[in-house]
Amino acid sequence: GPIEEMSLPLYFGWFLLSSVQDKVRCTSMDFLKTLDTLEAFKKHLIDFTGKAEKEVDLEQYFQAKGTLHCTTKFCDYGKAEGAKEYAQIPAVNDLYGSVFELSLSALFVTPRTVGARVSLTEEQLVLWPADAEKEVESAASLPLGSRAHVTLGCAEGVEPVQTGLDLLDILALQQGGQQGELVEEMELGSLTYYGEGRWLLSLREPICAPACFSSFYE
Ligand code: ACK
Repeated sequence: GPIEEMSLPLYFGWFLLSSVQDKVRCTSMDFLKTLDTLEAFKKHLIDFTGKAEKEVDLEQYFQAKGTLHCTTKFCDYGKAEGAKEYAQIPAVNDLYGSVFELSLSALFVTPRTVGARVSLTEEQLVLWPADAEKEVESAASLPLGSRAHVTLGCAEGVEPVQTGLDLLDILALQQGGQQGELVEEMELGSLTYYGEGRWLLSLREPICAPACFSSFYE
């Protein structure tokens, strides 16, 4: 009934503790600042601007979206498919309020979003919905947890749901054998270009981010 539905959150997820939020935001800003100055990036500016000569300030281009988190299940207060079933998984109840150490293994940028890839452990995957990747046709055969990410910013008019879709898009390209173009070894890691404005920085040292498994209501 409606009361049951009301009690479900907008989404469940891991919420990064405030101490690490700043570190992640700084790393992301550093990355955008550096990316902006690379000749290789300037060469493909048209992906972001639609015009070859136009300049772009990536730090301004993306707007931050609230508290940093990794969504496990988007419930939409019970309206999303499988929301109720997810909330009833024993692990979801048992682990609610527990702190986990998420591993942020890569940063990615597209003309729509900037995000961090989260590499989930077996223990963390018990909280991951079985259908998260299957919702996206081109990503259906990717391993469970491939969509896990932290949204760091969205371009104007872009909804945060896009970040996970952009990540799946890049991972599907990789799975399909597209190596991308290794552009540069940066201090933070190796930077690869996948065409159409898609950039992936594999972090040399993944960021360990303590995060509390909980839910969000607006
Ligand atoms: O950045 P995110 O993972 O993308 O965190 C936000 C959060 O839920 C609140 O909007 C995510 N989100 C929104 N719609 C969906 C959806 N249909 N499927 C999966 N995640 C979603 C959004």
